[in-house]
Amino acid sequence: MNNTFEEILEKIRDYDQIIILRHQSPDPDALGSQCGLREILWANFPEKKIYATGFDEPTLAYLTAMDRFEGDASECLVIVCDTANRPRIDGKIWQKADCLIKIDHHPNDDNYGDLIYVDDSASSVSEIICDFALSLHLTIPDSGARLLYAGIIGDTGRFLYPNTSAKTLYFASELAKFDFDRAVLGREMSSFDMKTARLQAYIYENMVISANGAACVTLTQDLLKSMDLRDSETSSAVGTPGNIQEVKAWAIFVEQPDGHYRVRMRSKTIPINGIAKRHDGGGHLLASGANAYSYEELEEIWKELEEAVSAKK
Ligand SMILES: [Mn+2]
Repeated sequence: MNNTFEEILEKIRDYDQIIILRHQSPDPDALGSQCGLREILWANFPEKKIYATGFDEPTLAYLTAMDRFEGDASECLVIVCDTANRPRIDGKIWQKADCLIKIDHHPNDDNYGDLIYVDDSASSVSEIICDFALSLHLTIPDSGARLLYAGIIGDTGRFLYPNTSAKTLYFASELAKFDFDRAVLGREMSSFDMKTARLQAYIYENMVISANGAACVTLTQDLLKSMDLRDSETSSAVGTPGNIQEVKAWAIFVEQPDGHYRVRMRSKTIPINGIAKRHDGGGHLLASGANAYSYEELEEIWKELEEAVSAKK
């Protein structure tokens, strides 16, 4: 059962120090919801100390920057955005929090937090934060609107994915009333550098597509080194196989320095999060992540993906 926005705002009022967190390897929705909420709270509660902490992801530095918190969290309220389960939270500071709030749009598999607001029909947590601020008549600064808009276009693939609802478009249009440059933001989010272009070319050239429309490609450490890419930089090419008509669901196996494979899975309509859950992962119905600890497990995941696609035929 969800708490209400009013109950969450009551808790925010109760605390002088608030720390906002999100998941590791942040994407625009993680940063957009986390820092969008921070900007909103800064604007409405200037007397409070409010921090957004976590790894400063260099590929998303155009969006915002993290704060440093060096104090004792035992008197703090900690709000975690966009993070389905506790091991995925960036940072350990939540463990010491006096009060913990979870705000998310992934399936609620790990029901953590003293207060919880989970809506898995929301396109993004940025959409939820926008709803929260508008329905409670909180001031949204332009910088906050920009971050929430970035989160929404990030998680919906610029309103392309089926998670885009009438509500999503409504909130996007509300955010569009604020003063920030949507064209520049859209270009920052959708353009990529030559390294990424070469990675996409590699994926198109080397991916395997089964007769039923399952696709996969493996990116080895040797390849990543030769292309001068870090694992986080491969995320920008995760949608690439989906541009092909014949492809229904796909997996990108990214070899890690320790030899195991991080698996990025996506699908157009067929749920694939069950496969991810069986292989040390999880996520959304159509966008999940998993891990393969041997070549055999990698082959198993590929087989399960092919089966999922065939079953739907
Ligand atoms: Mn999200």
